[in-house]
Amino acid sequence: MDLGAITKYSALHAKPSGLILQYGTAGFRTKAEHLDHVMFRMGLLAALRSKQTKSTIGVMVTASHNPEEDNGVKLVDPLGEMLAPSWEEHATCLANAEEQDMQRVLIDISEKEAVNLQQDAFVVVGRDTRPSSEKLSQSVIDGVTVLGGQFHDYGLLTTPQLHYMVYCRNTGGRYGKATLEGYYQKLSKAFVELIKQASCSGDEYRSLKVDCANGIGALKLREMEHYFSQGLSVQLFNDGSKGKLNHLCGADFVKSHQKPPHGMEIKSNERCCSFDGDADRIVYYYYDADGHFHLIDGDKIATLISSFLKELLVEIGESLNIGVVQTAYANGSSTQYLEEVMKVPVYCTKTGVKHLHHKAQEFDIGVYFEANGHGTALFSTAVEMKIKQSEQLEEKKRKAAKMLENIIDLFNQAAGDAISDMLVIEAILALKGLTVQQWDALYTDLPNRQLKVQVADRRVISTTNAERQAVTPPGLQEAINDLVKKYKLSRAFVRPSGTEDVVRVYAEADSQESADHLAHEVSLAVFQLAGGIGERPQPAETTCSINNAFGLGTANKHTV
Ligand code: NG1
Ligand code: ZN
Repeated sequence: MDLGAITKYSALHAKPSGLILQYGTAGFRTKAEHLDHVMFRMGLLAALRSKQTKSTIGVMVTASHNPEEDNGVKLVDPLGEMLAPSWEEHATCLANAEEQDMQRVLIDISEKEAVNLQQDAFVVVGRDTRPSSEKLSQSVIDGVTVLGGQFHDYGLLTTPQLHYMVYCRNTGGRYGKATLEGYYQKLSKAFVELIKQASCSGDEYRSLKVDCANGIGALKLREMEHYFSQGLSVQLFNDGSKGKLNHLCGADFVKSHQKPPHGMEIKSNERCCSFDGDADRIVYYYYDADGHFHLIDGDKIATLISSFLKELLVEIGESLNIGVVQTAYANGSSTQYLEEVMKVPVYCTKTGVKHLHHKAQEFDIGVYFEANGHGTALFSTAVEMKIKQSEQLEEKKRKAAKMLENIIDLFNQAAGDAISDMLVIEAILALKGLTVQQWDALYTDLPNRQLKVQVADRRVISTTNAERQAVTPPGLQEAINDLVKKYKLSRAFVRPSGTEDVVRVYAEADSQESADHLAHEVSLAVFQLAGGIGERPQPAETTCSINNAFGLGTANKHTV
């Protein structure tokens, strides 16, 4: 380690003194102008992690669904997974070290993790379309280089594409080719093969409207669409040619406002979907003939996918197990439907896909989705073995095994991926001959509301039981319990956000009015007991414009 060079270059990426950042749910995220030093240091850390694991490590520059002015960075571990927890701690230490302590922190990490500094390092870098991303990714590269590491800069990529590249490079090409062409071909081939097996094609001609959040998803879907056009035609909206990233559009906007994005014309019964700013989330929606807006979120996506996969497993007559992993934000109706109607075991983990991913690995087929539309399905080697043996099976079973094989290829197994999920969903709808309305009718969502509360220090709230209960501050959980008792089919919980300086409140109940009231009352309890700052939370009806300014939804009964 050339400490002199590190010090010299670090001074060119100086840390604003006093700035403290946390490696949160999805890496570091804040205003782009505060991130230069973090990027340089994450370049250093990625090189160390690469030396330690003797593998390629990924660094993605994006702030996903957050506003265009923000940016962020996250590291991708060798199998395309999120960074290991002990390294998240190193990341936080390194990002927050004052200039004069940098060398010591780097040496500490190398010693604790027994990094052989003579080992080669290789880091791949990707970035989203934010104006700040190019310069920031250059700072990452500076960090990698100063530690003697090699790099490949993929330039503009969706987050899941970067995960895919890392996975391909570390599995000797067995998973796929580590190029965009390789990604497009692998997914499209699987999709086209699958869709060919649809006897009834559902809609006679398959077309889908896609809101790309004015982000990277638009560029990449446009590059990809001709690869799969024989199976699906996509019409792109919010493609970045005029609007602002994530502004009044994208999966996060649609999910949290329970409204369609701006900039998209929707006729009744047209199937539409939205990606988020880095294309790792997807939600579907449509207007019915009466002009009511229907949101199909991650929970209903998980339901569609797991029920199809379960049918395939039954078909090949195998005792392989399947499980669904959700978070506390999953709609109560989805959990009930999965457990009671579909008879699929459901597990709840903390928020953040790394937790869901980890749990899903315990099953032969693990389907995981956050309600916001971030998720995928994972398949064990036992499933792959079964498919290999299917040659000897009878015709019908062989067909199911073939479908399963294509589905495995179609899912980006390295990460939740809006493009890959979209193709899986479109294929399943075609194979099952389902319309978007029939899919939506699987179960009815319980009315729900999500709110944010500003507090002086959100860390005063700690939780247990997969974030469904508050342990501190004292009295808060008791207050929530009392409020929940006042409503039917009700549930509520609070947790500190890992990506924003707010406390999140979630409530659901038998009517929208009740869910709104409950969410508001719980917000007041948080405000009072957890050190609220600024204006007291107002009831939903009177705070429509204020809520919207904060990016919160109020309307559920939107009509065209
Ligand atoms: P936080 O801010 O910790 O709630 C949000 C999402 C997560 C996850 C991360 C990363 C909700 C309620 N929370 O985390 O699910 O997607 O961002 O992007 O949707
Ligand atoms: Zn995202």
